Amino acid sequence: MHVDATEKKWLYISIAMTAFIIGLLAFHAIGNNMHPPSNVEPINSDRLHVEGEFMEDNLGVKEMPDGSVEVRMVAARYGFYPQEIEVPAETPVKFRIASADVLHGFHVPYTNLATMVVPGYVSEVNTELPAAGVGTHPMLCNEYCGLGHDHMWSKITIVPARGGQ
Ligand SMILES: [Cu+2]
Repeated sequence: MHVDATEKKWLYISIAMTAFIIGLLAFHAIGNNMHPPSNVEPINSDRLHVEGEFMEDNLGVKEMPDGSVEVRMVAARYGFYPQEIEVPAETPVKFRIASADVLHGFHVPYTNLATMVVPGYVSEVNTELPAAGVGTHPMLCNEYCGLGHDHMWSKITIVPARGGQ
């Protein structure tokens, strides 16, 4: 098969561009420790408030025996509950979030905390927040969930690690 020289040149250029873009994405994803959510854990969204892990009394920040921290939250139109949480920096933190109604997003800007909160599933994210982030930041919903979506945010306060600083 004959391929014209000019056509061949453009073919190589487009292959090189594709390889460059894929390389850039991989570099960015690996460098910033980003990965797709991988937790597939079904839950009955209808009964979230009345039984099990996501009952009101179980929500919030809990210190685990091994020194790590677990945060349990419900995303519902239009907020994350509890609406204010405090987590230590430089400590392994596990977020477990469930939606009570529709699809929400959970995002803390400038961190790798970002996940979809799909109704019927528990979203789990593990992270360790840097000491440089000490202070109060917004937790935002980044999936359009209805008319109040713009106002759907809560506060996360990062405090210095115990025993550190
Ligand atoms: Cu939203």
